[in-house]
Amino acid sequence: MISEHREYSEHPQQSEHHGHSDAPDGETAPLALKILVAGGFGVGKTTLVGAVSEIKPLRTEELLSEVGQSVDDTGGVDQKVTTTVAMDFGRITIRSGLSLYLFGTPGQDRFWFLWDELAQGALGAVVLADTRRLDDCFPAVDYFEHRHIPFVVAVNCFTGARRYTDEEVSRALDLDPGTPVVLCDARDRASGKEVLIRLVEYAGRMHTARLLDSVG
Ligand SMILES: Nc1nc2c(ncn2[C@@H]2O[C@H](COP(=O)(O)OP(=O)(O)OP(=O)(O)O)[C@@H](O)[C@H]2O)c(=O)[nH]1
Ligand SMILES: [Mg+2]
Repeated sequence: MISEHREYSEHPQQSEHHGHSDAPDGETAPLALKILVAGGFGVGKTTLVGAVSEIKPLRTEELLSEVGQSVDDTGGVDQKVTTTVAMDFGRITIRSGLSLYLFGTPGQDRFWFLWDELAQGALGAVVLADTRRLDDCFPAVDYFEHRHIPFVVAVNCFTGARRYTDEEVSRALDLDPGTPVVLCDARDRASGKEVLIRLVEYAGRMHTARLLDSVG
């Protein structure tokens, strides 16, 4: 028994080529983390998941109907013709052995009932923000703060929108000190990946700090 353990721990790098996660002790199993991509209506959640995903993203888009105009606030996103009605799903490999499963939330208030289901087991979240409609991301910020789910705010820099510094955004949203604010372009893969790396690093630090708190 002991010799088996020793054999695995002497070759930890082998595990990176295995496709399963039930590795014996001492072997580093591939890690798949669940991340939410949230934020207000039309802020670019579906765009971000689609831009970074290495698999064909699952989308649940429906046409914005005339009937829905009374409840769907399309101010500031006039070009928008569809909206997410359940979720987006995509996957990205950050580095060998570390993948992220991305769940994009629906942006409209009438789909709030889906959030608890989507948030279960999430390591962290990206709250996308549009500086022309910053208020729209308050509910998402509140949601993750109350549940102690680590999140970063990613400002999707739409063409023509006034640029703000990350400190200005942080103050306007009254974020807890240390909550990262990143400027991004949701249409750009490298930019989206950068946001996700910031989130994984931040969530890792938060989870470690909590673990140390709970034992110390
Ligand atoms: N110019 C510009 N347009 C963008 C950007 N990101 C998204 N868009 C456009 O803005 C619209 C909204 O994008 P979506 O990705 O559908 O937004 P969403 O947050 O998923 O919307 P809901 O699911 O309806 O809440 C789309 O028409 C995109 O093409 C951006 O960074 N710059
Ligand atoms: Mg969407």
